[in-house]
Amino acid sequence: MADRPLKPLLLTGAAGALGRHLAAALAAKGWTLRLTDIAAFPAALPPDTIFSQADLADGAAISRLAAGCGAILHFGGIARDQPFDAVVPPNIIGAHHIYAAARRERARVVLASSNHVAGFHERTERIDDVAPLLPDSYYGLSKAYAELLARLYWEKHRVESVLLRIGSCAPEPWDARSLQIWLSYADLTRLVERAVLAPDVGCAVVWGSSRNAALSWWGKDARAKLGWEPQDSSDRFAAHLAQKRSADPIAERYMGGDFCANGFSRPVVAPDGTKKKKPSRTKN
Ligand code: NAI
Ligand code: 15L
Repeated sequence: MADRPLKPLLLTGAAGALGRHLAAALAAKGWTLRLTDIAAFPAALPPDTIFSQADLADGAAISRLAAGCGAILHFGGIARDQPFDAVVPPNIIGAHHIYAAARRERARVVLASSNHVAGFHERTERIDDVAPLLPDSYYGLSKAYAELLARLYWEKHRVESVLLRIGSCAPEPWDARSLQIWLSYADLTRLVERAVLAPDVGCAVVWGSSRNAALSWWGKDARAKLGWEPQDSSDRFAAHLAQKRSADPIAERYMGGDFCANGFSRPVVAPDGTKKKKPSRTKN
């Protein structure tokens, strides 16, 4: 089946790390982009792009920005483990505004979801795209909410979504965990393009990682439907990162790493069967 016809794309979170990369890379590939963020764009704008400063919690502004767009690349919001009150306006209310706008515009949403929707799966498991959501933080919970919002809008209104469960997307991995789930910027760009172009995606989940030999956690997803396969690999970093592990046993036990350990307060069972209370490091 042919790829979808093109209309402008709205990119939220355009001033952030991934947003800045996508703005430059997609503009260079000839996409027509509208960029938005609550922060000012911190560099020269890529050629032929328009930037508007707006808060995701401002529904009228998001509605205006989305008018006439064929897809919304939703990368804006809180991107770290933060307290509930900080997460709700951008990530929960903001996601609601994105989906309301997508429905009005009959636009597809490409959602920057996160591996942290499933962070409390143990590292000994292999999980696929229908494994239970096990968020590891209010941040992961907000992404799980956005994924379920996507499902609601698909079932009820036929708004299409591609839910990108991104691993660690950065210029390079930095430790043993990110070595496993690293997504290169170039693989992210190709994934986003396929997520926009592929026909009839419905509401699809893709694990966002490159072809890393170290990765053993993630299985089946919708990449074949999208026509995407990662091309890069973290393998060249393995020699100096494979042993760079956290000293925290909770972080090492679960896929979400530090996000799981942060504020963890339930007793853990030691190998000798005794229960130990794990001190909470923060109050998130
Ligand atoms: P980032 O923090 O650099 O970018 C997020 C952007 O959202 C920032 O520019 C910020 O100003 C903007 N933003 C925050 N609150 C806003 C609001 N109320 N209204 C409008 N804009 C607001 O994060 P990064 O790394 O670029 O991540 C982008 C997206 O990808 C996020 O949604 C994040 O959750 C997701 N993601 C990123 C991963 C990574 O490894 N970088 C991994 C998994 C998911
Ligand atoms: C995420 O969801 C975060 O946005 C990013 O900052 C990284 O921490 C990433 O996950 C990760 O798990 O490495």
